[in-house]
Amino acid sequence: MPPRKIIIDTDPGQDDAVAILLALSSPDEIEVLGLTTVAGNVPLDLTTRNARIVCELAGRTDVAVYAGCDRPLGRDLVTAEHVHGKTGLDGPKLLEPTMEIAPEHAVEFIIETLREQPAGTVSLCPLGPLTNIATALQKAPDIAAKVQEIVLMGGAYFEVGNITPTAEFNIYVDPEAADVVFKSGIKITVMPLDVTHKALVTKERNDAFRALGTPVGVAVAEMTDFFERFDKEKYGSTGAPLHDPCVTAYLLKPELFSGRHINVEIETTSELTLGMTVADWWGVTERKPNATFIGDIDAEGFFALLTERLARL
Ligand SMILES: [Ca+2]
Repeated sequence: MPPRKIIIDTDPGQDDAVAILLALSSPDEIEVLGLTTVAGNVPLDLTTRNARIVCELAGRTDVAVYAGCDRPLGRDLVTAEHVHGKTGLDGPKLLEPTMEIAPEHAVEFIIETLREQPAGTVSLCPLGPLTNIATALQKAPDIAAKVQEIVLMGGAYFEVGNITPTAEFNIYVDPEAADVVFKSGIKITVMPLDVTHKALVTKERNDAFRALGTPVGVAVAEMTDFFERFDKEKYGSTGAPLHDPCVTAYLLKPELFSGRHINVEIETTSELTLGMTVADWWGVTERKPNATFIGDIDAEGFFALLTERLARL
């Protein structure tokens, strides 16, 4: 089988970095057509910087990085330096990137790529707020029919929220964009906090990254070390949740994950619950299923895959 073509839409973010590295480590299965950056964890100039750092760390300066939207569709940007540090990639010592930013806007790249490629052959993998994807769908509604699948990190049901009591960060930052995506009719697979909070970097798992002894292994260990401080304090968990890598791991080994095909709607107006993913997990409405909402992961299998693949970089 030829590798699956994807565009990674991202706001790195330490966990975005690991998700990108996992994709780049697996060229037999995944062809990364480009990275598109969006404002989220940190502002756009930093997410665009960080995406290039990750490509250089992986030795993949051939992967183009396109800068996208610098703010949500209709709101002020909310960022998460309290989790990711000032740069978004705090932890390891990383060199400033030297590779160029691609001249095209990320939204144009997404539209053109989907129009160029045969229908149903390109998947979108959003790891941040959904602003670029929604903007592309609004500007070029014809592309919806061409997307193979959207596999995204965002939302929560059982875990409810992390940026507010009821909302996960990526959806909360741009709920209107999320609403456009969830109403698009495109096949969607969601990695909510319900599953990512089960993908925890324990000390043993972190040691396994470090023991790779490569620049990538050491950088991933240092990034997850940094990330861990926040979650340990907040949740008392045994390690940092690797949210975004669940997306790329799903492309490689979907059998590690399980969930339900259900209806998911986005709250866009309530003051109290803005950005909530209203997931009909128990099927209590007649609303039509529009997404596969993942709930469980084989965490041992996930970390075995991740460590084995990172060793290839
Ligand atoms: Ca992210």
